[in-house]
Amino acid sequence: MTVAVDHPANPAAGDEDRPIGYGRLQRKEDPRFVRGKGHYVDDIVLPGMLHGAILRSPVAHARLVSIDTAAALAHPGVVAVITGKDLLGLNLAWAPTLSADVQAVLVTDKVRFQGQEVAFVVAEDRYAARDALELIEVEYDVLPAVIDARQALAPDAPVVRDEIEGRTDNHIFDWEAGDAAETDAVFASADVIVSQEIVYPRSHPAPMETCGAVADFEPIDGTLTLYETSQAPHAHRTLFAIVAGIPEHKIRIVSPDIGGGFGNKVGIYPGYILAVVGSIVTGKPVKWVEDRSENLMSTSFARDYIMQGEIAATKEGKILAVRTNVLADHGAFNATAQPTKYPAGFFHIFTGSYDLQAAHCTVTGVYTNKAPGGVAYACSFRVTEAVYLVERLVDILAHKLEMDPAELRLKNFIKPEQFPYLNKTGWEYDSGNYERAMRLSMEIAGYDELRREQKEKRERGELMGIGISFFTETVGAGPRKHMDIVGLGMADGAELRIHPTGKAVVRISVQSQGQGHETTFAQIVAEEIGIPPEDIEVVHGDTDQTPFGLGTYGSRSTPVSGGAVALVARKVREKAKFIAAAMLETRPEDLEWEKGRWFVKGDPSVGKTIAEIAMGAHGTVTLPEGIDGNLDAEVTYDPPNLTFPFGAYICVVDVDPGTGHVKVRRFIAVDDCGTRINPMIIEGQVHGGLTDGVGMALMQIIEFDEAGNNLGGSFMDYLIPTAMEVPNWETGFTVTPSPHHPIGAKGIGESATVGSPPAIVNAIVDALSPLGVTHIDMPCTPARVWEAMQGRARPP
Ligand code: MCN
Ligand code: CUM
Repeated sequence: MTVAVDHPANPAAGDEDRPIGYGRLQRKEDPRFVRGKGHYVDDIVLPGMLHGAILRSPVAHARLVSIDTAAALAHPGVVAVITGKDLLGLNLAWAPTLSADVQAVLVTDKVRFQGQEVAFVVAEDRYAARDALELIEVEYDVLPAVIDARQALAPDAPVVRDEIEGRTDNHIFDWEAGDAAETDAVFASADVIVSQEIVYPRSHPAPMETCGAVADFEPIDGTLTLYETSQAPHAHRTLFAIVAGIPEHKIRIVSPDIGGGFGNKVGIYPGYILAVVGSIVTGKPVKWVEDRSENLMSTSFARDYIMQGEIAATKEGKILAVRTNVLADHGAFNATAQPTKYPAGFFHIFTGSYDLQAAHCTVTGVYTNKAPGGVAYACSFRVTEAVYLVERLVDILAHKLEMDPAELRLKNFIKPEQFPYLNKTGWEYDSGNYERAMRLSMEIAGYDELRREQKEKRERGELMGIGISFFTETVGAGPRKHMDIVGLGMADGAELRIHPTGKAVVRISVQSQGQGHETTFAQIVAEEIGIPPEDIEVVHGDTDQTPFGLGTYGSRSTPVSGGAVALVARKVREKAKFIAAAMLETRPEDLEWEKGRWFVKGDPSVGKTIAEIAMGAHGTVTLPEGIDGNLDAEVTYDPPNLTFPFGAYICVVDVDPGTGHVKVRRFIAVDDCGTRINPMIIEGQVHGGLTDGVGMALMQIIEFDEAGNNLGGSFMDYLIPTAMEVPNWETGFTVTPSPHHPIGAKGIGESATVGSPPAIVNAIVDALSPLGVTHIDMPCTPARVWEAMQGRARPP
């Protein structure tokens, strides 16, 4: 069993844990989850509902010669078989992606990755639908596949997207940030330069619940109700209106309970569209839920970045500049979910937590015969790759300079007085105190003692490693003037209603997949208007019930939607003042606020609670001009900047010299996400993310053979970390509020997934450094570690 140890804040440093609105409140959603009473897409059963199943391509690259569906159609229980040809007739064969590309809903011309959607069967039950898939005869003319991104731009590489007019190669985009000339100049005069190719392999978010949908098209009035596993129901509704040509006000999207998203449920998959088409064609509701292999083989992957990194420094260890060229494998369709201006997401925060003179990156995106996607798995829009790159480079530099990696970092951190800090690629870091977090994690770890222990063990030939990672994230996209997805500005709405008896409903535009929004968003309202969280219902996940907003990903819910909720509560509080004044027959400016109540200045016994004011608002008192007879408000919050959470992680590993097996013995994580709403939920987010990190660093990769066969398409091959592989997490925190966020909070949902892999890999390399190992690519499986120990790098 895993027991978490949580260290208190560092009072000496002036830190105080002041969680807002009831702090460690137990999660309001858990009574239904722990009783098995959650309501997921697959729990939805509608009268007359049919079941869909997708035929997927067994090969990665092939011309589609013919499809014969006659036998499948004749199978008992089968109602319809839909092919790409049928979709061409409906103008639905191709759908726009979130990155201004198009993606095939069903294959019409050729298959571009293994597992791609070829045909859709709709039947009376799941079994008939699945059985009928086997009866569809497809003839493929198999083509050579391009699998390795390094081969994608070779002149003789097979062209994945030859359906696009005039396209003769696999190049998608070139993008750069920072100043190339300035960076080159700094490199030219630096004492020390280290270079390393660093690969962040393709991985997968693999949520417990796979993706699915239930589509219910009502032909009489032309309305579509779509239950789907979506992290962004409002954005999906707009896209469905555009793709399917159904007026937006006739579409209702419901995302009920979601069994984990981790980025996997940001995009719109062909299965969702096929469920809708199936419902339109048959006139019945259609359910489609994918199985595990379908999820692993065809939905949004993560990472797949090949990074050439370089870092320049003085011989005393002052880091001067970082530069990198990245090759980004986007698979067969560019379906990555990034803000429009940023095809490589927020990767250009690869300058990390250091005060540099210059930085430059280029990113080239390419098509390959692999599944599309590219945002998912707690990535903070590619901050994962950025942090991994810079934290590996800093460690390699420390090794070269024979400096302690903690000391090197401490020497180069951006200092507290430098915030707000404008980095060399254009980000304005809002607030931070890096040294304090680093020192706290070293204190919890007993860093000096660990180094002593390591020294002793090395003398005995034992392989113990200590790895550090310090990360800065940028989370909470917008502001909308800089950030949009398919033209939709990244802002979020909130509506708050206080019913006459003083009970409240807050409606939000983001969508929980397990992060506990029903609890924490109630806590924000509770803090701002002073009614208890149990009296506040949080409504989300239904476009008919909630205001427009861009949804949950990039840890943006607290930074954006949380800001909206704080502001809408303040708006209600302000309105309550006017109503209270009318009730008390006094002037609003004579009232003072204490949590939950307006009272007369100088006479605290005369006042009205929020509940009394709510009743008053709906009662008979004459309200002032311009004040409606309710205690409701709504806002749309467009954040002025992103928030920049950070953390200092230390990992201790023991490597078995005989087998290469890595044991993560200890892991210390100090996180700073500004004002903390619910410390228990934060710890849960951190524990989960650290576990993800162990998975990625040691176990997980979606690999392909040369023909494009996916070798990670089941949980036999794609390993999920369990309590067996992880240590007792030791967490701590500091609190550096965001100066621009209404309650000072920064996001936390992806921090640990972003920050932990480099700490683990740095620890492994540290353990192996007496053997001359300076780098090893993830996942550090026993085989790879053993090969590295033999001085045999794994062939790329
Ligand atoms: N929180 C808090 N105080 C803060 C910051 C956050 O109490 N200063 C709380 C929030 O109120 C929220 C939770 O922590 O209840 C996470 O908040 P936030 O950092 O805003 O992240 P989001 O809610 O936007 O969640 C998205 C993030 C992402 S992008 C991925 S990927 C991921 C993650 O959350 N997917 C998850 N954590 C997950 N956790 C679960 N259980 N399931 C997923 O799919
Ligand atoms: Cu990038 S995974 Mo989260 O942003 O849903």
